[in-house]
Amino acid sequence: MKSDAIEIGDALLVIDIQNDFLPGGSLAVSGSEQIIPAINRCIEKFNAIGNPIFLTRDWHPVDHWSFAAQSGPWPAHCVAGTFGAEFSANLLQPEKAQIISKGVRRESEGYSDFEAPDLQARLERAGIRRLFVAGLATDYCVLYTVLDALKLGYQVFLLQDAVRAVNVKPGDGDMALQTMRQIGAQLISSDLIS
Ligand code: VGL
Ligand code: ZN
Repeated sequence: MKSDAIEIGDALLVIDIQNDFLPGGSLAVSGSEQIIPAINRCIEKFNAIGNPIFLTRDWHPVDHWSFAAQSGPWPAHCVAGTFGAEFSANLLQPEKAQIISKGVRRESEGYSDFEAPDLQARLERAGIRRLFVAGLATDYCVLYTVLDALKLGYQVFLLQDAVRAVNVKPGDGDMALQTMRQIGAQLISSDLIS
């Protein structure tokens, strides 16, 4: 059994491919647009086999704690219902893909997808044991989501060519990759998935 062949019990988790994290957005992540083709190829593969696809989104109230106006670390971004919070028009969105919103309450941190109350329940209902993770940003939402997933006992494959980092400090993204690997995630290239 090859670890990178999609099996029953595998799900694809695509994190925060939203306009505000793309070029021109309020919290643009460098190179973020470059990962969309690889992510779309993964979406097509999972969709063709009928395995679950989760598209997560940062979905903040206008006065979210993390925004600079509230003395938070970030410029305002991904305000629910705005263009910046929409998924990229270039991202494939199969009909069966499930959308997960996080960071929806003012005080919620919103970095980990598992803060969304329904993600774990949906994964359990679908019998998911392995998560293939791609998206933005390596050093925030991807990192916190992967740490939670491993804590919860999921096997995690991090699609290394399909993530990009904010890099507030140079090297943050590389450090996050190292942390995820040390804690048990397997870093693989998305083109190995079949
Ligand atoms: C994220 C910063 C603020 C992310 C979300 O998706 O990684 N980063 N909000
Ligand atoms: Zn956010």
